[in-house]
Amino acid sequence: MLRGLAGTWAVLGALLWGCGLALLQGGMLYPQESRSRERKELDGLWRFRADFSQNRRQGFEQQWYRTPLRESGPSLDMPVPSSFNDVGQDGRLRSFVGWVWYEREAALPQRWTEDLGTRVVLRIGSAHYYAIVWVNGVHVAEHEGGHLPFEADISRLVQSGPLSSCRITIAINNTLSPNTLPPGTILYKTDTSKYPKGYFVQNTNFDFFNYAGLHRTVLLYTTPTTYIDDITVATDVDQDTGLVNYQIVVQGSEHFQLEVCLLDEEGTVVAKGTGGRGQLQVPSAHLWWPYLMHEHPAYLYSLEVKLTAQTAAGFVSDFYTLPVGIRTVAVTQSQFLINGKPFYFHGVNKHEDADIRGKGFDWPLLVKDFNLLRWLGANAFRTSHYPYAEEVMQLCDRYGIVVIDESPGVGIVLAQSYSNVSLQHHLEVMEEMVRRDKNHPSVVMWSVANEPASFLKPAGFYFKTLIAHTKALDPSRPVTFVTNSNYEADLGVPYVDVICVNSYYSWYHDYGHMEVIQLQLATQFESWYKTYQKPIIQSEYGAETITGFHEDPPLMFSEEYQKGLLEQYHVVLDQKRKEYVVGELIWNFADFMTDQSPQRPIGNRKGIFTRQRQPKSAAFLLRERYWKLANETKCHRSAVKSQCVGNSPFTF
Ligand code: GCB
Repeated sequence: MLRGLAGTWAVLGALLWGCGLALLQGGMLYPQESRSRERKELDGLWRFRADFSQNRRQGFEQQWYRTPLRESGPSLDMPVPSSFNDVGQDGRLRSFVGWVWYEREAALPQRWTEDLGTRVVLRIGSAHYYAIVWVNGVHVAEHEGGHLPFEADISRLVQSGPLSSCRITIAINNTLSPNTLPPGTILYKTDTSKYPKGYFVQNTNFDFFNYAGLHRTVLLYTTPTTYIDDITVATDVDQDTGLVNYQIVVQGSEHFQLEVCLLDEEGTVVAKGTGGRGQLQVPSAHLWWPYLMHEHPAYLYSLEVKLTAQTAAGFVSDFYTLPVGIRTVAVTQSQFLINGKPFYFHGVNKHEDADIRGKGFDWPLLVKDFNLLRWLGANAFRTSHYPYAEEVMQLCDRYGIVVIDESPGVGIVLAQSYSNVSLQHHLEVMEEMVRRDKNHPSVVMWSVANEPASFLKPAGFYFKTLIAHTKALDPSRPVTFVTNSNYEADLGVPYVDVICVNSYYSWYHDYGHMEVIQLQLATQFESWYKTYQKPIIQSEYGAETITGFHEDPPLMFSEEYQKGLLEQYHVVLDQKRKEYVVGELIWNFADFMTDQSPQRPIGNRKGIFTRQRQPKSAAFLLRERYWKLANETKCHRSAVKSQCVGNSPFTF
C-alpha cells in the first residue's frame, strides 16, 4: 500500500504541480540552438589574475573590471572550463583563497548587435562560489553558490553602440563561511611566533578538495525579445496512456500563441496541444525505464514548443524542444517504485573530479564515466555532494541512469550553519536546483544534504522547513537527506521519504575487523526500519584502497581488503533487500582529490576505479554483483526465468 505521503502526492500531485514551481522567478532552460536561437560558447583561454593582496580587495580598489586586465597588471592564461588550482606550477595558486579575476573578449555576430528584436544572454554554467560579472565594465550579474547556472540579459549593453565585441570580466571568490553552501570557516592564526602576520586558513567539514574557478561552459545565446522563458513537465500514467502535463512561461509580451507537439523517437507526432498549460495524452505510451530494467530503456519523447507573438515590429516566433520521459515515481513503506515496479538502486556515488582540470567539465571524461557505469551494470548514482553539470543529467536521461540529485548542503555541522541566514540561502539553492533539473526523468529523488549534524537541536526545524519547501517546489518527487547520525538522535529523518544511511563498519570503526560488519550492518538497518518504517538506501560504504597494494589475508588499504569489506556488506544487503532496503551505492566511483591530511595519501582512495578511471579488483566484484542484480530484476519483472542464465553481463 502507498504510504500516506506518497498516496497524498498521487491525489494532489496533478493539482499541485502546476503551482508548485510558482515560487521561482524566471526560467533556466538549457540553452539550445533552434530556428530562433543561437549559441556561442566562450570556452578556451581566458585571462586570469588571483588577487594576492593582503585584504584580497585590490581588484575592487583599483577597479580591474574597468579596463582590460592586461592594463592593470600581469595576467595568466587560464583554461575554461577548469578549476584554476591544478593547472599551474605555483603552489600559492593551488591553495588560493579569495578573489580571482577572469576576462575574455567575445566577438559578436553583427545581427546580435543590430537587431533590436534579438535578446542576447550571457550564461555562466558554474562559478565557485561567489561571482560578480561585468560586461564592458558595467556590472550585469552577481550570484552566490558554485554549482548552478546564472544569467544576465546583456542586450541593451551590446546593442547600444557600434560594437563588434564585448569584454566579459568575472570576479570569483571561493571563500566559504558558516552561511555558504557548503559551509566553512576562515581561521586567523594570530600566534606571531608561529605564523606570519595576517595568516589564515580555510577550514571545511567535507572530504573533497575545494576546487574553484569557472567549472562549466560560459556562453552567449540569443532568443527573440518575446521568448519561451520556462517549461515544466510532470508525467503520469493511466493504464497504458501516458499523461504529459505541461506549463510554459513566456516573457516579453502578453499577446502570444503557444503550440506544443509531442514526437516519439521516430519523429511521429503523438499528441498536440495549445496554450500555456495543458495535458497531452499518449495512448500506448513508451515509458522511460531505467537502464537494465527494460529492453528499451530511457525512451525519450520530444516536446516541441512554438511561440508566436505579436510585437510592435511584427510577428516573432520562438522554438524550444524539450526531451520528455514519461514515468512515475512513488514510495511505499518498503519499496521505491518506478512505473509501479520495485526499483533497486545498484550504483555509485561520484564526484566531479579529475587530474589537472579539477572540477572542470570535460566531454571525454564524461563519456568515459558513463561507459564505465554501463560496463559496471550500475543503474543509479547520487550527485554527491552538489548538483553536477547539466550535460551529465542529459546523458542520464538518454542512458537511463537514475539520479539522486543532491544539493551542496555538505558539511553542515556548526550551530551557526543552522541559522536563518543559512536556511534562507539553502531554500534558494533548492529553488535553483529544482528549477534547473525538474524536467529530467532520470532525477527520481532530491537530496537536500549530506551528513549534517542532524542531532543538533535546530536541525529539526531546519530540515522540516527545507524538505517541505522542496516538496512544495516539486510535489512529484520524494525528498531525502543522507545521514550518518544515530537513529535515536536524528532530528531530520522524520521528514524524509526514504532513509539514506552512510556507514563505514570496519573502516572508521573497528578498523581491520571485517568480522563485525554483518552484525553491525544488520543492527543498523533494523534500528532505522523499526523506528520509521520507511525504505532504506545504503547510500555510502567502502574502504580506502591503494591500487596495486595486495595483502592476503586482507589488510587495510589493500585491494583484497576493499573486496572483502564489500562482500561482508553484500551478505546483509542481500537479506535486507528482500524486506525494505531499496538500494546500495558504493563510496566511491573513483579516487578523488581532498585537502591534505595524514589520512589522505594524495586524496581519497575509496574509488573502485583510480582517479584515471582504471579498475581496482573491487570493480570486477561489483560488476558481477550489479549484473546479477539486474538479471534478477529482469526475471522478477518478466517472470521469464529461462532468460536468467548465470551472472554474465552478456545474458541481459
Ligand atoms: C563520508 C562522506 C564522504 C567522504 C567519505 C569518506 O561519509 O559523505 O564525503 O568522502 O565519508 O571517505 O570518509
